[in-house]
Amino acid sequence: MNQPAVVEENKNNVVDVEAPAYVRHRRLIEWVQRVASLTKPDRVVWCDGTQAEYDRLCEQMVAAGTMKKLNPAKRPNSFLACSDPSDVARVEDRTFICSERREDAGPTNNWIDPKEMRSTLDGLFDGSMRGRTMYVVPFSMGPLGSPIAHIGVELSDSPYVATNMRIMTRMGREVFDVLGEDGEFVPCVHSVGAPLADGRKDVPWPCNDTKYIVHFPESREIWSFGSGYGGNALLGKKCFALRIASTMGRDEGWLAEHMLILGVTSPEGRKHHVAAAFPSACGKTNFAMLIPPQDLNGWKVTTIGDDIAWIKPGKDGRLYAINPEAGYFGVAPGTSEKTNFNAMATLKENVIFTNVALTDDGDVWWEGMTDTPPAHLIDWQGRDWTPELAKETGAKAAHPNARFTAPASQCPSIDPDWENPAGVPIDAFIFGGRRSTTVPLVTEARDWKEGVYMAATMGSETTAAAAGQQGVVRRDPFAMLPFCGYNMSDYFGHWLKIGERLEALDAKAPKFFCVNWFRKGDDGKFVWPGFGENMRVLNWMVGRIEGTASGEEHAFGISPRYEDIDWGGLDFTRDQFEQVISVNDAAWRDELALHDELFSKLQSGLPQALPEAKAGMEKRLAA
Ligand code: SAT
Ligand code: MN
Repeated sequence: MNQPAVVEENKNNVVDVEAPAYVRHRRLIEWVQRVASLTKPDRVVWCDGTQAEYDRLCEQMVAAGTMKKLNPAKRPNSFLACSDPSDVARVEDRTFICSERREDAGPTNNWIDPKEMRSTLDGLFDGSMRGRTMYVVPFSMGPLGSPIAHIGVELSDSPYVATNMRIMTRMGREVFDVLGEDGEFVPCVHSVGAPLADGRKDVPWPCNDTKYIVHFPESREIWSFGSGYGGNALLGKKCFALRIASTMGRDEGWLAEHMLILGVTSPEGRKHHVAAAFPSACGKTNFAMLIPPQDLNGWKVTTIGDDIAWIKPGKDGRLYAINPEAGYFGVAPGTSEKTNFNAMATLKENVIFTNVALTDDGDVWWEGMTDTPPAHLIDWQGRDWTPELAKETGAKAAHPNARFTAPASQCPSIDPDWENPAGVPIDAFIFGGRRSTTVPLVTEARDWKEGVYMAATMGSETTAAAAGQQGVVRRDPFAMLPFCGYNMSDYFGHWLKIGERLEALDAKAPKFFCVNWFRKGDDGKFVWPGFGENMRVLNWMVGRIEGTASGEEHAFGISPRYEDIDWGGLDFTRDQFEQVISVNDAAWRDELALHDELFSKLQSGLPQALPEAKAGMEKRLAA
């Protein structure tokens, strides 16, 4: 048995963090010591990332009532955690970018002076881990030692975080070997903010009403207080891999993006890679694991990542991407064998479910998993649930933002190169939002600049992934609005610069496409069948990449005509196609006015190339 490096019980609030001998990084140990002295946990555990440790932490949470063990015959080695009903999504209004200068955070981020924020945090974190264990969680974002990867260490008082981080990242003592005595790491501190000494109980889900998700871009630090949930607490994900990493990319000439990565192989065996950005809960996981329809013989899609891409220029000048994560933190509701067979197969074992419903035989269920719901469930809030009750009251068995945490290696469509430290070369970027009107099924940008414009002005209807009103269109540039760690205008400039460099090197630049699977008809129903049928769109894109597919130019780029798509086996009429591809001039005039709204908000530092691209579109629209 692996014993944890447990430190003396804390009798007089002096915490001795005593690092294991294999940790040789003095600066890191001193930092752990400082945080422990501030937060005053009862003990410190250095996580080694072993299965034995994971099992022990899970058992411990089951004993404490924080998690339920699912029926091993149905869902081996899997657990259900239900959060506090107030702690179910990212809290964007409590998320802060505390750069030295306000203008470096830009108008789309919450900013507070770093000195003021540090003093607030000092107060909040003082004694916040009392009565608890502080876990030291070393992790690599990306394959250990990959030139595209980076390392972080999260200090957290949540065993839920430690176990989820083991699935979501390469977590464990090997990370210290890569770090050596003085390697760079991103320090991440997390507390649920519910010290046991305050008389709070450790069940079922401690958290604090006051929440702060704070990033210091200059010192590359993350401090998260008061939430135990997903993107607020698993700091390797949005906080590091997007907000902090995007600033690292700005400074070092690479990209950290809210993108899935997939490989697509033609029947002839030619393989391409695309990276696609969609806002949270808009189907990234489904697209990454797409199974092509049988009638499109021989196409294959393989999964490299489902949420985040780190992209660096390679020696040949092309852009290479890795998935910095090692697991999927995917939206459960709507996931079924029909909508995402590969995800369902990934979820067979070794999964932590959060806020889904519990069946009477100790398994899980969520809306959309099966056509017929079970006759009785315990809902995500621990209450009895029946289909009749749901009809009467609309009560959901699973929270709409309920999640699964599952190892990527269990995915049947996993790409053989998904752990290639060199990454995969990117041939196209896809940008998409959830738009019931206006935006066509697919459009190719004519060049890099137009592509950046397309991505910068992307809009999407809001979802349950973030707290707040749902279903309203908001601009979500590059699907990065909640995740860009610096000024959005500078971010656009950074993308333009990357394009200029590719051009200067005469390197093969990825194409840009914009997609929208979500156009609705007059009956309010989605017109495009989506899911596996999205392969038909991907097929057209590959044709464009290879220079074999035709399309038609319009004001905003190039879209396929009906005859440019391979419809083999799908009954989708010209009229239906018209409904998803048409560009309505009046609607687009309104849309362009909304782009102006975004641009006036981002005025300061906005690259001239964007208004120029817009002027070009307006001219074409008028013609
Ligand atoms: O909660 S997460 O930020 O990890 C998921 C999401 O919103 O995309
Ligand atoms: Mn996401």
